[in-house]
Amino acid sequence: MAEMQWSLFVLILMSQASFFTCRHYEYHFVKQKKTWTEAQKYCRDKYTDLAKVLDMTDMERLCDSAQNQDEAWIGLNSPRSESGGHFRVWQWSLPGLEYHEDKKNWLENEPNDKDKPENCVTLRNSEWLDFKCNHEHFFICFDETKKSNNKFHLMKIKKTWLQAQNYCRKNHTDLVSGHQQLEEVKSELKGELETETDWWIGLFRDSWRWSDGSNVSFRFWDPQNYGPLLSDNSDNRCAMTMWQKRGKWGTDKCVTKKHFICYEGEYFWVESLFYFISSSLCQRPHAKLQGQNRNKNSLYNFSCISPAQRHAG
Ligand SMILES: [Ca+2]
Repeated sequence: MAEMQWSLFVLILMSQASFFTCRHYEYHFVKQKKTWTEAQKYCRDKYTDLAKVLDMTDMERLCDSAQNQDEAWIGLNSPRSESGGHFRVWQWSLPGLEYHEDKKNWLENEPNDKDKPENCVTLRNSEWLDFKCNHEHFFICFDETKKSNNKFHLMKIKKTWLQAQNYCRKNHTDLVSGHQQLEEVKSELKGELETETDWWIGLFRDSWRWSDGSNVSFRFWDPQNYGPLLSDNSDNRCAMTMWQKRGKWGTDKCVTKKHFICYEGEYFWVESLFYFISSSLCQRPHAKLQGQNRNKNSLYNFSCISPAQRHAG
């Protein structure tokens, strides 16, 4: 009987599963000043790599790793390719959701990148359009803590994309993100959306990459600085966190010497719960699995916590 219940539990979870994260790592603030590339080498030699940040929870931990500092490199950069071009990738503002290309979602002849670069996306009459990110539009937030009929918030105030993202993260969870949520918005808010209005959604594209090659989509850009989303030709191709901006990210020339943050440990994206359970990830004797069903069909957030953290908790 117990076995049957467990199987049922796994099946229920699998039917909703999409992505999992497994974290077992720490941030280390390094007080020496180095260029971004020197910092990357230092972190790879001494720890695992330059810091990467999965979500707001990580961001808080990262800020705690260095109180009262000025700014520090993190592991995000936008290297020039050999041809000088930049390969931009569509991503969701809410981390952990995969983007699937489907022409049906876009208005005819969009995304056209007309006003180069058009890296942020609006919803208009159920279809998507790319726009320059510093345009001002209404926007749609979602709140993971609310029930389905009160999950989406149509914000009838005009903001730039980063301001809208900042607003949604502060007051709700994030800009509406992921194919599933967009479907829900279309069906639940149909009446209210059927106008010629553009609403920012949590879809953007950029050419920024993490030092360790992972494709984590979380970004925490300072809403006052559109450099990372507007200019492909800037020389500022490395990212830093700025404490005077409450940890928000800015960019600078990679040869500038700054403090930096490394991370040490393991970090996994796991694509199916079956794999997650059957693998030994997070199941070491010293680690305890923490799980959270974040939102139906969006993100399951698991962390491995160390005995020290467990005792502190
Ligand atoms: Ca366009």
